Amino acid sequence: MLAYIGLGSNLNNPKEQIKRSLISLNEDEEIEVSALSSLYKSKPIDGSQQPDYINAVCMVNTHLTALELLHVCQRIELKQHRVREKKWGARTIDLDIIIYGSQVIASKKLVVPHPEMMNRAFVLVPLHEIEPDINVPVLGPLKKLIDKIDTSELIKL
Ligand code: A4P
Ligand code: MG
Repeated sequence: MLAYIGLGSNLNNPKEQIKRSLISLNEDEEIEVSALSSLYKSKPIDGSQQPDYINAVCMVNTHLTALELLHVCQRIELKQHRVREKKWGARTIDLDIIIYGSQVIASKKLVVPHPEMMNRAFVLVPLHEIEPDINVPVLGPLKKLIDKIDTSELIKL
């Protein structure tokens, strides 16, 4: 199964956090990281006083179910323990399943495609970099989704 994972960090050396979680994903016997976008920098979406975020999207090849993949992501988040420092909301690492094959999931634990992806330049633009022609389940062609949002504040590193 092909899946796409969004990685985000704005604490404790974000680039290093993203690198570490990619290594951890790839170390899992059931997961192969098969593509990786550039890193992108942006302001926190809620406009709060937090450090800038670094985001990326990777493609993984996996035999795991979506829920199993979520659990691996959560284990990695725990390993890089998401300390919340002074300012609430900042995090060392956040791994979100953006797309899992053509599956549409809406359970308590997991919603796929990610319910906020269409509003987030830091998800759509890196995804476009690695999979420009993808048709997102339910949401449609990625190119059309990008046309609808403001990508001007996103800085490619
Ligand atoms: N969950 C449901 N669906 C999914 C999915 N597709 N992938 C559930 C991953 N998790 C999913 O997540 C809370 C619960 O969501 C999990 O228990 C899981 O069962 P969490 O990561 O523990 O909590 P959170 O980080 O507070 O929530 P979330 O939704 O990941 O946060 P957001 O909405 O992603 O916001 N600004 C910029 N520029 N870049 C960012 O990356 N990120 C956030 C985090 C805010 N602002 C940002 C960025
Ligand atoms: Mg999350």
